[in-house]
This record gives sequence, structure tokens and C-alpha cells, in this order.
Amino acid sequence: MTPTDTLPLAARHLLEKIRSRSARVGVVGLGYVGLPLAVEFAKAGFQVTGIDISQQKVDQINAGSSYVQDVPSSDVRDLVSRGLLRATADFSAIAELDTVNIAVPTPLRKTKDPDMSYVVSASQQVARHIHPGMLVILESTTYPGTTEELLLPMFEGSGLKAGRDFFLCFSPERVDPGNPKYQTKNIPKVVGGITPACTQVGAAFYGMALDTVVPVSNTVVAEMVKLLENTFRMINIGLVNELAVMCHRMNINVWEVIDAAATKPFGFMPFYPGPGLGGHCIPIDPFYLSWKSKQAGIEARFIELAGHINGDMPRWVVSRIQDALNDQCKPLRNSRIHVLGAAYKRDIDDVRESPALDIIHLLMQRGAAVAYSDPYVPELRMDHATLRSEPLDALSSCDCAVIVTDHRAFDYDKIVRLAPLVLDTRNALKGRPEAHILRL
Ligand code: SAJ
Repeated sequence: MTPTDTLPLAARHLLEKIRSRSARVGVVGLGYVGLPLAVEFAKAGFQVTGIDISQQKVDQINAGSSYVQDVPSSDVRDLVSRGLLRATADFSAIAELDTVNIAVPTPLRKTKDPDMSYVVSASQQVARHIHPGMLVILESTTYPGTTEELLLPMFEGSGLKAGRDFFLCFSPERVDPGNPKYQTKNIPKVVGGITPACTQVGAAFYGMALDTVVPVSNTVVAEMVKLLENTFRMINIGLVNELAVMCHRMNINVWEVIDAAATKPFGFMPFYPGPGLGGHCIPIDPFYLSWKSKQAGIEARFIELAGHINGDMPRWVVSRIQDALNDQCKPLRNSRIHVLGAAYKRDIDDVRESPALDIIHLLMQRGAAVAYSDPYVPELRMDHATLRSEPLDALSSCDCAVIVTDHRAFDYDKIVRLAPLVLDTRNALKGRPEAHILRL
């Protein structure tokens, strides 16, 4: 930590504004990351301006309404009424701000290459309005080097110098939608700057609103931290998915194996097999690392292999359904398959990259008649059909049900009672002895 009085003058001035809460805070991108962050800084007493390209989101926030499940509308309404939070679609507002966090999507292209278009567009807006004394922090998950190689030149093109005139950091978002225990305020916040002064200003900024700040030496380390976190998950899920296939072939209950292994009090962390890898983080983030490491001449073999294994799970699930029907002399074609759960994980409504979509697509491709039930997803738009969530009573007329998402809201007694055959890909029916229950 550099003694404050040896920091550049602009840093000292900005730190004073941050510590007195007179710094005008801005958040670009008001999604499941940006809105909770904006609310936390407003709650900490800063005047916060949320900026988003969606006029609908802007209007909802200014009307005191939240569209993010972890942010109560009552919080938004209170902060807006107290003048601590406002939203706009006008990026020129950045010119009046002292700090700007960028929290926009970083999806993958079909070619599994990073799609940086949202980050570039938002950064161009910031570059257009950047002024001396600003702190800019990128939060979008991205490949190591993005802040330094992509954003820094855009901002220094103004003639300002990072670490002297303005301050530039990366801080990985760690929002886990729906997590009842960990939310934006109490999740430790890693932050790394282009220079030590940048890191110091960034850490002081987060320290005003969040419980724990973890400064690291630069932006590349901070970018890599996030990728390690999520690649770790993706690869370990791939490991247990491959184990599930092995165990099926060897007639071993993989769920019992994992539960027993999880009794080891050290050196082990349980992951569970499933129908595939969904969501907008885990299936995607590791390929940002894989893409960058290829540029460094290193093939990320673990990531590629886990990607294949996880990507193959929907096909494995369909083959298990096909085998189960075959044992009853029923072809998959024209059989009625009822998919239970469309969301990518339980108790949420998000279907992005959901394996359920792949499973439904594969079943339809093979001529099966598909219905689904998901209390959180009333409608599913597939390539050539729009399906609507059916009541569980429809199970009595299916040939096979498949539990793809183990929502707590499902009536599992009814599912077991009505479905003639159930393939459980989530161990939602753990311990039930019924012979018509099959497990991954
Ligand atoms: N999955 C498995 N087996 C597992 C765990 C997950 O098949 O053992 C599947 C899920 O069903 C889902 C996908 O993987 O389809 C991703 O699940 P996830 O539990 O990782 O949930 P996400 O995608 O919401 O991941 C987020 C991430 N949070 C951030 O990136 C900030 C991740 O780092 C968190 O660890 C995760 O939430 C969490 O723990 O809930």
C-alpha cells in the first residue's frame, strides 16, 4: 500500500471523494451484476447513476421497480426516492461521474471465440467521456489481458495516463443469482489495477460498500482469478459426468460413490453428474481462457476435454431414454417423453445454455413427442416449436419422464406415481426403491 501522500495528486483527490462519499458513482450494464452493485453503493450513501442501453430497464429502475431476483423493488424504490439512485440510457452522463464500473455481457460466439462487442461498445462510451480523476473498473468476465490490451489504449487515447490522471482496474464479478447466503455485499471482492495506485484506489472504492476487498498485483491476475474459479467448476463437473458414464457401464451407483467420497473431511469437494452444463458462466468462461492460452501457444487440453464430456451429456441422457424404452420394446420415435425442468439449474427461471433445450431438441430430432413441465419457465421457444409448461397430470400419458432440473417445487411423489418410467439425471429421487426409476 503506497502512503496516500505519495500517490499522484489525482489519486489523492479521488480518494478524498470516495472516503467522503461525494464521489459520483456510475455503473454501466444494469443486469444481475450491475444492478446489485449500483444498489450497494447507493445504500452506502453514494449518488449512483446506472447506465444501460435498455430504456425499459432504465424506466423500471426510475419507477422504483427491480427486475433482478436478488434486488427487492423496495430497495430500489427507497434509494430512488432518496435521490441516491437513478438510471439513464444517456452515456454522456459518464462525463459527470468520478467512478464507472462496466458490467456488460461477455458471451461466446458460435465458434467458441470471445464476443467482446458489448465490452468494446461500453468502453468506447467511457473513452468518449473520460476525464482526469476518474476510476474505471471492468467487471465482465474475460480473458487475461483484456483490461490492459483492449481498454487501456482506448482510454489513454484521450491523452490521459492511467495511474496518474485516471485509474483503471479489473474486478471479477462473483454474483451467484439466488444464493441465499452470499450476495454482492458479503462476497469477497478481488481487484487489480494497471498500476499500484490504480489498485489502491479501486480497493478503497470497493471498501466503502462491500465487506471484504482482496487487492491483487495487477489486472491480469484479477482476470485470471475468475477464470480459475469457473474453470475449476467446469472441469470437475466434467470429471463426475465421465464417472457417471463409467459407473453406469460398471453397474455402480455413482451418487452413492460421490456421497461417500464427500465424507472425506479434507482434500475433496463433491460435484455431481447431470444432464449437461448450463448457465452463462460455467460453460462459457473457461473458453475465454482456452482462447487466450491458444494465442500463447498452449492448448488448454483440460478445458477442451471437459467441454466435450459436458457437451455430450444431453446425448447420453437421450441414449439412456432410448435404451429404457427399448427394454419395453418401444421405439423412441412416436414415444411421448415428458421433460421435467427446463431451467439450467434448480429453483431459477434461467434457460440460457440449459441442457434441457439440447435434450428436447435431440428427442424431437429422433421423432419423439415431447412435453415439459417447469414451474419457473411457462414457455419454451425451440427452433421450430413453442412449447408450454404442462401440469404434472400429463405424466400419466407419457412413456417416459426425465428429471432434468431438480426444482424443489416439483411434487416428486406425484411424478413417481404417474410416470410409468422416470430417468432421474439429478438424483432428485435419491433412495427411492421403485423399479421404474432409473438414474444417471
Ligand atoms: N452443475 C452440475 N454439477 C455440479 C454443479 C453444477 O452438473 O456439481 C451444473 C448445473 O446444473 C448448471 C451448471 O453446472 O447447469 C452451472 O451450475 P453452477 O452451480 O456453477 O451455477 P452457475 O452457472 O449459476 O454458476 C455460478 C457461478 N458464479 C459466478 O460465476 C459468479 C459459479 O462460480 C458459482 O460457483 C455457482 O454460481 C454456484 O456455486 O452456485
